Amino acid sequence: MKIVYSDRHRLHAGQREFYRGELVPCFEKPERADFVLEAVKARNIGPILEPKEFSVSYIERVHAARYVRFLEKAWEMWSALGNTKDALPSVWPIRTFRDDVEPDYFIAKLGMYSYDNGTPLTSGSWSAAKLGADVTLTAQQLVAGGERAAFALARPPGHHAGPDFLGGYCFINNAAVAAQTFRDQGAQRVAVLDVDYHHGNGTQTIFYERADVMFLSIHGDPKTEYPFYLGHADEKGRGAGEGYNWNYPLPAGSSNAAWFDALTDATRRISAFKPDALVISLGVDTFAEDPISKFQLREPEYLRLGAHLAALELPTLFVLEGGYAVAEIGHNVAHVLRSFDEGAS
Ligand code: 6XA
Ligand code: ZN
Repeated sequence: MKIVYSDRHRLHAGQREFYRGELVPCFEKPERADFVLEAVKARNIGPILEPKEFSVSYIERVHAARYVRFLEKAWEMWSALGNTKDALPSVWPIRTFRDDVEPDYFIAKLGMYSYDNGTPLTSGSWSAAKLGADVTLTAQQLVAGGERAAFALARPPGHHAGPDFLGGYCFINNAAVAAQTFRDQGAQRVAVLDVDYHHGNGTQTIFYERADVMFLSIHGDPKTEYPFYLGHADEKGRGAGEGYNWNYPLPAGSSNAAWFDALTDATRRISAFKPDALVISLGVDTFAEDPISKFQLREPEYLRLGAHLAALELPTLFVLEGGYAVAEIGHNVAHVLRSFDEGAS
């Protein structure tokens, strides 16, 4: 399958994030994409294409315009205060606080548009995030144009970014932008399946009240796993969206058998939904050796995942999300894509 990639993802390179009480080097780093690129090249998965540039209006179909304006200007505002280090929020308007009055103080603004302090905003974050959306949209256009599948080798990831918030290393929700674009270009129904270790809270929130985009996520149980406050099995959608959101929280340490039971149920629901396109939020932090996650997938499971997805026989867009055991991340992604291609008709 065709792969879309740009080396300008490295414009976003956070220095440090909070982890267990201290600032540590960021897990989400440019080398991740380098390893994936190397592995898909080594296995000849497909030609590597440069992204086209898309209007920011595609992004604003799923993100609030005021959030996008904030992202565009954030570094300028931060550096105008004399700051040179990455910006991290430290205060948030939870519950009884007001979020309708945007503060002028930069860190308070950043708190309004975020939900964690583990997502450093750097001088290149907006450029890289916009480029990640361009990479994803370029791959989406290939699939909309008749390709059986395409892979958006995008960075930074996207599935935690919601309508007006960043978090979990994510700024723009690439999978959601792509799903919405499929809809805007004529697809009646789109399914987004998130197989990252972490619940795709941003994607769920974006489509929670809609019946035209089904969201399904298999992830570590939020009672103990990030993002903690969303991703439970009883979140099934609201209003018109009721019955179009399916979460499969699994306890940390779950067996591969349990993971594939969840996948089988999710893909059964996808088939019954009869979508015109499928978007896969492809995180490989489900890997047994991942430093921040606790599932047990390895090569045979990634091969099985690719074959299972191919059997759905749907136009499929893969979008890169998490995965941190950097040396192996590329192999894991390549195994999924290779076995998808072999199983695809
Ligand atoms: C907390 C851990 C964020 C997990 C991000 C991730 N800083 N999401 O992999 O899929
Ligand atoms: Zn993840």
